[in-house]
Amino acid sequence: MFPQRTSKKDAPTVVLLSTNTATPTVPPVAFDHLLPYLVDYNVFVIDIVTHGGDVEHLVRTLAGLRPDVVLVTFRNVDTAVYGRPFYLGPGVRTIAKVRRRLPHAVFIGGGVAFSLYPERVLAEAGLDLGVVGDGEGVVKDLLGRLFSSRADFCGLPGVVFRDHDRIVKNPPVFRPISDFLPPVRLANLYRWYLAAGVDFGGGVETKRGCDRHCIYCVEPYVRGHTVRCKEPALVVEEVRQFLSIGVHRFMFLDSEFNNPESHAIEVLDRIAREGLGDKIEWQAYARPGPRAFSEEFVTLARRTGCVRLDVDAISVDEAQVRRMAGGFHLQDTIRAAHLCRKHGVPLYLNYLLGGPGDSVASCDRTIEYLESLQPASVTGTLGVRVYPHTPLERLVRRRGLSSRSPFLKGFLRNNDDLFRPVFYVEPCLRRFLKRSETGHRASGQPLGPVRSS
Ligand code: B12
Ligand code: SF4
Repeated sequence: MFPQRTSKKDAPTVVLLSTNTATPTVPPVAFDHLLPYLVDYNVFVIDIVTHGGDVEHLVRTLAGLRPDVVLVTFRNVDTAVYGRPFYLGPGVRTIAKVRRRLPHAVFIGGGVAFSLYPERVLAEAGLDLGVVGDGEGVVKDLLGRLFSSRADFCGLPGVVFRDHDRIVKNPPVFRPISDFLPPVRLANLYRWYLAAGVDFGGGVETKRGCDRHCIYCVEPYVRGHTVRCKEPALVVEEVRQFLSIGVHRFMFLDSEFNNPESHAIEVLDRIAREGLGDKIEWQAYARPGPRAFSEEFVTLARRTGCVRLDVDAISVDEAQVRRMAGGFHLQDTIRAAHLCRKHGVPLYLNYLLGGPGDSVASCDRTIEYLESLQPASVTGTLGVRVYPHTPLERLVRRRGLSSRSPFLKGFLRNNDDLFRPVFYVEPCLRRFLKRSETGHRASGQPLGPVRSS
């Protein structure tokens, strides 16, 4: 079934493929993390955004490269906002089309969206294999086995494969991230994004995973329930790496940069001590909390070039925060807003309305009160996307996942795995749901496939 080569000279060709067209446009950073494990292969990266072609053009380009393996990243399911686009369905159909035209290549899927629906995506996109969770710990072994006589995937963490007529899913293992090889940045890909006007296209992870239990959130499931911090020295190396290719604006890609706050402080302190603070601009997701948003954190953020902190305030109703997320109080949001104003750090407060127990009065109060805190921006959504493997999914299933449910909106027929978007919204708030617009899309001269070395 699988191609086999022996000598390095005759190395197999691996193509990393991203068909992600979601907005705002961002580079496929997943590939930076997989590339260091692919040094034994001829590697090309095709990103549909920079490739500038339609599916036919993509198929022709791919066919020209004669890949042995195509590694496909599935990043987004949808936007998690009611009425906005569903990406995964069309993404899977595109790959299915490409796959049919390249019957001899082995197609392997991965990414957050794949991790949430591995069986479905594997089957509908016609993939041979997939990986749930981190790619670093497994991609080398997986390809190694593929190109050896031992095409046996048992025991490879997170690997999803077919065994006769069933699909087997090995449980993922979340290894310490300081053990992973440093990411490889493809300079010409990043420069393309810079030229196309994509700000904050660079991305540096300082940690992975989340130990919180917000009822709507998939991140503990896809990244692991414990926070795995990266050595600050390694983070600084990655910052330098971006600077060396001309990228000085980036995002810390952590689920919550200040969880734990002590690690964020260590990272920022190191950036400051190494004199990089005035060379970079960064943004991050952060959480409010009694021990998560100190003056030391905010001042260091300011000194090291922070231009945006995104904080989920959820609601100003304490009981609603407890039902949705827990772990912080209104007082913590107020303190975060005060400190950010005091030190000139732009704070973007987000609310999430319509979840279990919410009310019209509480929603009104939330928007009004958060605006009164005068952050840089207040935005949010009404309706909570129900994703698999979340506490909200369990609640919805207990109450009944049915088109007759007064709490649910969206695709409720033939959608038992919640693949297509389903939203929880308290019945008293349903009438406020509406369709909304999407964001900025990058465009520029086509770049074509990028060779990794
Ligand atoms: C930072 C971030 C952003 C930043 C990105 C900044 C940047 N410069 O990249 C911003 C704010 C711009 C953003 C925007 C959006 N985001 Co966002 N984002 C994140 C966040 C926090 C980190 C993503 C990341 O880059 N991680 C690091 C990389 C290395 O991880 P990775 O891509 O998953 O790849 C790893 C593995 O998945 C695996 N892997 C990936 N592909 C493959 C392929 C193969 C073959 C293999 C073997 C392995 C593999 O290996 C990699 C290394 O381990 C995640 C949440 C999270 N903690 O993951 C949400 C998340 C990915 N975003 C999400 C969403 C929805 C969006 C938006 C659609 C929101 C919107 N606008 O409506 C947009 C889409 C943007 C786009 N063009 O894709 C969702 C996606 C799932 C979903 N719900 O659909 C997430 C999971 C958040 C959530 N809780 O739901 N986002
Ligand atoms: S919303 Fe943030 S704090 Fe809550 S579980 Fe998700 S990543 Fe963790």
